[in-house]
Amino acid sequence: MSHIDYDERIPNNVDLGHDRRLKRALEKWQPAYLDWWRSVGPQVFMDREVYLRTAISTDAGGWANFGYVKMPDYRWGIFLDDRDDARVIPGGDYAGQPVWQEVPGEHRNVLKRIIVIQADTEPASVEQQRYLAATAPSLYDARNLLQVNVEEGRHLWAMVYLLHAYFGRDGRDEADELLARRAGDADKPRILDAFNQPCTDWLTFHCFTCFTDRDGKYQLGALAESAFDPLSRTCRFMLTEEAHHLFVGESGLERIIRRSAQLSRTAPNGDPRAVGGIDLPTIQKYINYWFAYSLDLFGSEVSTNAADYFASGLKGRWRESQDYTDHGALGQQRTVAHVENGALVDRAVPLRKAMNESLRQDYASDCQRVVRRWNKALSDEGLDVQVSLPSTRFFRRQGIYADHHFDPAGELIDQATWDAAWLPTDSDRAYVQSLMKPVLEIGKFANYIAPPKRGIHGQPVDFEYVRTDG
Ligand code: BYC
Ligand code: FE
Ligand code: FE
Repeated sequence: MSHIDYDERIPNNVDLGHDRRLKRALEKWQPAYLDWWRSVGPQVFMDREVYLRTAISTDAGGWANFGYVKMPDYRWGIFLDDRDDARVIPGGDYAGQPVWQEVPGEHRNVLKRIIVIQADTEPASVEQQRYLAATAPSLYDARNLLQVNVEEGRHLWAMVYLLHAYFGRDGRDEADELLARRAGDADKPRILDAFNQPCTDWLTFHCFTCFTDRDGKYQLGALAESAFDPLSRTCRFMLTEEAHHLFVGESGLERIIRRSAQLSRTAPNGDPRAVGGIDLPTIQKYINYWFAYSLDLFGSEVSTNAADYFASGLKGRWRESQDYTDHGALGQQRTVAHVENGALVDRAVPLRKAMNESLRQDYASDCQRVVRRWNKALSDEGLDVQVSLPSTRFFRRQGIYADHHFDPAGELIDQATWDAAWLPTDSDRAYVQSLMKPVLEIGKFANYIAPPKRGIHGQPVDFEYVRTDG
């Protein structure tokens, strides 16, 4: 089952050859996907050979094959984790019952909505990043960007397969719409806010892959605990790909931070900007911005949608099957700070209604772990300054804090106290953008980012990750 059939036009491990209607429908969608990829996918190195990994099986540890591929020839396909016939519904009202192989009628629309929202983020991120390779700080970084892009394209395939296979005509229509919306478009934007924000510099790219792809990790984790087994299985395989995206963001920011520290020691006045680097206060503002936008992706702190998703088994908690024993989550509460009469007041909320907040806090702890590693890099470089995460109330545009102002420490403040310089200013953005000059000689890196400690898949750092001879 885990073997992937590459003889098919659409590589897959779901026995697509035995379902002719489904196969035909997906083969009709395929050229539309490729048109989309050419028109709003990576607009740089479109026909260059890139050192990419491709899935060859879904077995743990041995799934990836590395080699030079031209991006339009990348074999996007449909790969699900193996089916476990003993699997039971992890959480909610039906916990312990057998998982669903088909979609129950009463959950059809909600499940479709969740899959469409998940799907929409994947092409959106590719659109946001489509010009970045033109300013890559190295061939190594360009390769990582393009690896992330082809895999986000595959994640779209993963969700489109579910829409086509389980949601009939409606699902096919949704699959078409996924190629029609555009990140940042005024008339047909992508669904979630973070996916309409520009991503035109590499500090933003690394914040995005660190913080926004990490929302992907947690949402996919919650969907891996779904009662709908095909969704769970597809999310489990997506999570193995996601790990590389998070590595790109976490290590990319660490390299920018490390370089900032090194330059602050050699620069006149200790300001990295004087020697073409990025100063820590600017990096901190980008962290503030992308952490807050990514927190919004978890939905409201108090959500009946979230309670319903959990109750009906459509989503579970992070590691629901492994880390919990009481899978009903009934009769329990979670404390959530609310703004009442100009002050923050703790209120108990039924746990099921606070599921978005639970997942957000698991996510925030994971981000804290990452920040500790960056601060370790700063102290290794001999600096005693640190970067930090703002409060989860800071600069929110979704949820119960969206109508109020908070400082980075999470204190409720009035509008007059709000300081726009907690976020990147126009002049910060212009400065960062001014550094975005491509460095495409083998083994060379832009001045604002340290080289990585090692290369990809055992290759040296000065490997030709993108073939430079066309
Ligand atoms: N922007 O009860 P509420 C990834 C809407 S990332 C705009 O607060 P709920 C990736 C919400 O849709 C993972 N709108 O929230 C990363 C609802 O609208 P309707 C993506 C927002 O429903 C990088 C209304 O506000 N996967 O994979 O409990 C690169 C009130 O909703 C936002 C998923 O998100 C926002 N930020 O939870 C590539 C998983 N937040 O229905 C890929 C599927 C909320 O009233 N999605 N709204 O019109 C879900 O599970 C849920 O829809 C959400 C929201 C967690 C997003
Ligand atoms: Fe993805
Ligand atoms: Fe990702």
